[in-house]
Amino acid sequence: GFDYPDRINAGHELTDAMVARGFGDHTALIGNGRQRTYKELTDWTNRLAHALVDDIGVKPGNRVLIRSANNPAMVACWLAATKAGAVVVNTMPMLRAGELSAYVDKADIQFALCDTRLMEEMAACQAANPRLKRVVGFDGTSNHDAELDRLALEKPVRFATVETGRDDVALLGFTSGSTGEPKATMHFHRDLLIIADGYAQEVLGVVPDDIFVGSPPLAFTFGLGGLAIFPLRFGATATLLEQATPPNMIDIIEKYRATVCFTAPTAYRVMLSAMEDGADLSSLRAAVSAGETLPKPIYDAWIEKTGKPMLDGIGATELLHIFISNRFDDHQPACTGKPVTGYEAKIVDNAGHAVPNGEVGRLAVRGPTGCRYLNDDRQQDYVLAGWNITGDSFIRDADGYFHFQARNDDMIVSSGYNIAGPEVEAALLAHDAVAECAVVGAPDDARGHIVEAHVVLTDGFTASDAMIEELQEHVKTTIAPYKYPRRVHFADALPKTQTGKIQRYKLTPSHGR
Ligand code: 3SK
Repeated sequence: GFDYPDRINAGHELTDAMVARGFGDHTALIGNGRQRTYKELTDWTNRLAHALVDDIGVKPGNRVLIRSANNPAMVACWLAATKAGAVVVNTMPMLRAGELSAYVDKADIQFALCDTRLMEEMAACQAANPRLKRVVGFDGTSNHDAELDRLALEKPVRFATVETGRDDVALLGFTSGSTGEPKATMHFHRDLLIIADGYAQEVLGVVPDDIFVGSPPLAFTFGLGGLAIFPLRFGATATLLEQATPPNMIDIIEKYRATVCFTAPTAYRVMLSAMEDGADLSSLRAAVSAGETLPKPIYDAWIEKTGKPMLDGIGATELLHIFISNRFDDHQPACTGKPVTGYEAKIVDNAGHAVPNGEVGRLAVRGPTGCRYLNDDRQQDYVLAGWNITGDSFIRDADGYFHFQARNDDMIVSSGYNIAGPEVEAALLAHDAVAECAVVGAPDDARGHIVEAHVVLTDGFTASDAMIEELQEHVKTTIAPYKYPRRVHFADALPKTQTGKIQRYKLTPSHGR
């Protein structure tokens, strides 16, 4: 198991404790044109924590919202608030006042720390929501000219971290699911360390020389783990990009010789083409793919070009991070791998009973970071007898490997056949003309539903009836012909969540298309 003292503070463990372990002069963060050592980060977070407690009035247990793009100042604010014993709600820059207000209500948020460049929607949220006592600006570019920076500058570099309990809530991870009202998942101080001491250590084997890069927002626990907690827990370096486009990530990889990348399959696809045009990504030793299914063509091409596997894994905000993953020495295409240290997984039917190996069912997971929704009846649906019932259909094979079939919402029943939308997507993506696609079930009088594909074409290919036929033929010859998309629409872009997941439900007719 994971053994931590009764009193532990994750913010302290990732800063002061790292300096005490001898990493003071090692680079912790790179971003917005500056590099900071662990000692500098520690001093910075201690000054900020003082300002939060002495001037702003933050008390242990208060909920503090942070609004920022991925940058060192956001990491510093998150660590400082954590050291002050607050419960942090990290949020993405794209959120509007209404969405922020829903978070403020749900989590009873009293304080917000906001990059001054993003103040407009925050101020509108505050004007509409008296619960939010105080909004304080910080400068995301770290020029120390916003209120919080000025307050922090005058403070001492030592701060007596609040001695939180290991099971005290440190973080509220919001998840909107595919639709509906947001849910907040509570995570303890120990959870923040477990994902590093489990997944990051066992699967990635993080070392101090590692340099991390990636695209998921820090507001999404995938990003917070992959781009802040994992590097900081092991004395490694995190690079943070406010605009994490594939070209920007490639620049960072080339410039700093980054070694670990966290992003989604579509970004890896762009990186593969850039390699063909001469980009040097040879420093990467670990390419983690999660958040979307990893198409076999991308997995195959990555191995062919780099000689290394792409590490596909599945995680959930409810469980904080990745709980099933491939390993460097144990990986297969179209397979998510085996449970990570500390987690168990099984496949169950709708009543929660285990189904035999080889049969499709819902993925159920048990582990130390399991789901606790804040004040939400949906807890009863998600956790049954200690097992977290995810929204995904999987098969477990006889050797204990887990194979993704579909999001439960993405299973299409057509003429009595169960067709997994992602399998059709993988077949389409194997065609050069397809840059991105989403497959949904469209109601049909004769068949119940038919398979409908929404396709974004690769540059240089043109939408036409001939192209539709070509793609349909391609699917028929790649997988069982009955799965082919009877309808194909071309689109310039697919609807996506702020964390980059395709919103297939927006493509279904019931969503008013
Ligand atoms: O894909 C997800 O939803 C996820 C969430 C949290 C951490 C990691 C992942 C992949």
